[in-house]
Amino acid sequence: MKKVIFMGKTGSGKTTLCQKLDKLDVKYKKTQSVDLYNNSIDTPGEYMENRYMYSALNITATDAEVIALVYDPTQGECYISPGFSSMFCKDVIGIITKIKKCESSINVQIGRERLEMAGVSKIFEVDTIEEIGLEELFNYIG
Ligand SMILES: Nc1nc2c(ncn2[C@@H]2O[C@H](COP(=O)(O)OP(=O)(O)OP(=O)(O)O)[C@@H](O)[C@H]2O)c(=O)[nH]1
Ligand SMILES: [Mg+2]
Repeated sequence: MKKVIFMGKTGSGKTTLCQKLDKLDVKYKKTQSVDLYNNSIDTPGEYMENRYMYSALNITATDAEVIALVYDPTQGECYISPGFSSMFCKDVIGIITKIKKCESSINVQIGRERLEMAGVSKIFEVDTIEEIGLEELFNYIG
């Protein structure tokens, strides 16, 4: 399996994806620093929310083969800047989480547009808790 690193705002679902990828029980745990899983690298949302932490994301991504930008469509704000993918010389994909919890498909569409503006190569729509879309995503990473 390719090593994937998840980046995205706090609460967007990065740790939950890490737990699912490693077939662990899903339980809430705030990410305070970079966490290494068997198949992935987890980062705190604050790294994405504060520009001065971009260099930490860049360095942490060195060991990953795929960069995954995680977008939460249930929240209005977006911390994924246009052109963000160009910071990495690697495959950058987008993941929209919580699609079952999201009240309107328009918010998912807005997420797609924001991720496209960031320059991702491919977008996956998932609900990690409801186990929707994970097979396609994990097959791509695997
Ligand atoms: N319904 C639903 N809830 C989700 C989904 N993904 C994550 N959650 C919930 O959202 C909350 C935050 O998820 P985390 O995986 O901890 O978020 P995070 O991106 O790791 O957040 P930080 O560690 O703060 O950066 C948890 O209560 C999860 O159960 C999803 O796809 N659907
Ligand atoms: Mg986390």
